[in-house]
Amino acid sequence: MAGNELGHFKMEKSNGSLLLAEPIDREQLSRYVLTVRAEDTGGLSSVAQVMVRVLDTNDRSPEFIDLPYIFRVKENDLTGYIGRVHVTISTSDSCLFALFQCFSKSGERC
Ligand SMILES: [Ca+2]
Repeated sequence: MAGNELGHFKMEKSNGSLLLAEPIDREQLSRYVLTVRAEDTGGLSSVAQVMVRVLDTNDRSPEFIDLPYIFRVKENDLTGYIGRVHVTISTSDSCLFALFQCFSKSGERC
């Protein structure tokens, strides 16, 4: 099997099952292209490419940028908008897992 220089995959020669040899990280490499070769007992062989796409799981915390956030709001002003916090998830998990929640200093959800 070619394309497995990192040793992330292994193949069972008896039945062609492709298995993970160790955990893989989508944030490091999201796609693999492997070349596998099958050979019969008569010495004839064929080669095929196998593409493996790594699906994302939520295993990275979002990162706040431009800290600290300082907003000003007039007392008794209930018009709504106060400010906006900026979070980056572009270098970690996909946007599927983005969700904002607000917590007070005591840790209670707002
Ligand atoms: Ca992830």
